[in-house]
Amino acid sequence: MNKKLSYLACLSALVLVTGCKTGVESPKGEYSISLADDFSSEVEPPPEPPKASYQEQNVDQTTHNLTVTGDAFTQVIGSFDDALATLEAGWTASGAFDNPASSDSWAFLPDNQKENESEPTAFVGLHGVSTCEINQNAEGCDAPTGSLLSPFFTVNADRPYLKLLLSGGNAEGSNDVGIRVLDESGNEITRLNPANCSAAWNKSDDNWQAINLSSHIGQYVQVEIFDNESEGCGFIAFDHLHMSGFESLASDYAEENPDQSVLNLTLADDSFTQVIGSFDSANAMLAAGWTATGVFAEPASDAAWAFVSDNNKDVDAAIVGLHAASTCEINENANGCDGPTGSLTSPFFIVNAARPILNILLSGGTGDNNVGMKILAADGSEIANHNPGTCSDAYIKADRNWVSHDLSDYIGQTVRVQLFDNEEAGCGFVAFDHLHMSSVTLAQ
Ligand SMILES: [Ca+2]
Ligand SMILES: [Ca+2]
Ligand SMILES: [Ca+2]
Ligand SMILES: [Ca+2]
Repeated sequence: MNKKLSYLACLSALVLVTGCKTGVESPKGEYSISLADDFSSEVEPPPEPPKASYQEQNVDQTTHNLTVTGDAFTQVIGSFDDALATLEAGWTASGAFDNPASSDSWAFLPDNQKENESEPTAFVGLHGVSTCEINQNAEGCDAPTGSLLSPFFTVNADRPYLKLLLSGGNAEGSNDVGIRVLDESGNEITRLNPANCSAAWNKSDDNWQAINLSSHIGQYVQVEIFDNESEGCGFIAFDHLHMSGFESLASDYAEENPDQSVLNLTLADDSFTQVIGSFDSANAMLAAGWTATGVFAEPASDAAWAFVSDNNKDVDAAIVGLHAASTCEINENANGCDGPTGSLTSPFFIVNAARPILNILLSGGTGDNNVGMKILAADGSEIANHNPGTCSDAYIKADRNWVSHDLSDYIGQTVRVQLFDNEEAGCGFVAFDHLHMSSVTLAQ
């Protein structure tokens, strides 16, 4: 007997066997079915608890009256394009969401009005959801109640923001409808109540919401979307639940007012127009959106990443602004030259047609892939990886340390840069300064 028929057998046994429904509908997928002997041979064995991070596959990427970020289809948790497939893939439903009659039972009817100029609907893929219109509005707008619970998924450091389109609920923002994020033990991490009753469906980019889960990176979480209100404003509309590196749609980072002093280097006229990393103040860069791991994290001072040779710069060091960085001298050389490891990742920035060349001062390493710089696309894929292989330059010394990468193929797109040191042995250091976009190639 196949799975669906087994399930139907279980449902038909509901009147005879108590415990069947609560077992099947256990929100964590932990089946505890207790059946009479006649049925026991017809039930599938219980599924394993989640071991892998859930994400939806082959999501329809069409957008309607919306824009999305570059990684909007990298880790989709809920497209809600097919109610039957969503439940089959591991989401669990209660109330109005349960037992959908068709793949579009959750969809809001204005899907069919997406060209309507007075009431445009905004959704991704085939459908969005609204409990105001669920099951073809069979119960009216407010009456339907119920919930949808996702499978567990991992919060990835590259995509710490849970994003979705969300509207509905009453104007006071009560907890009648909304979304909750739960940890692996079922504890609520956070919740969001949309509180905009006037929007019975999503209408524009204004309905994008972001929940910051950066304090749960590497952990399993799940989300529950709920409508517990059967009266006024008791509806919720949502679509395209996904994880993203972008908190908002507009993301074009540049450092403000970088120090323009220059020592032993040649720069271009536009070398201070779009500075992504001055590395002049560790604390200011982390506050502005750079993320750090290992020795770069929790800097003791603004100069914690700088090489000690700052104090020796009359000799042969080259610096833009106040400091350059080197893992050989980081944290005042507390762990020696090679021992420190860690990474620094920039915020997203847009490749501008006027400045398609990425320039950075970069030295260190043996040329293997243990230290260097990666340029990453919005979806997390790697555009380039530079490994300088200048072991003798433990700090930036001259124009020979310029590295340039032409991003003309990515104009208008968002990218970010990661500097990394994964090497604790010989030549295991990387030095860098003044990451910026320019019209000019500075590499020699
Ligand atoms: Ca959708
Ligand atoms: Ca309702
Ligand atoms: Ca600098
Ligand atoms: Ca190292």
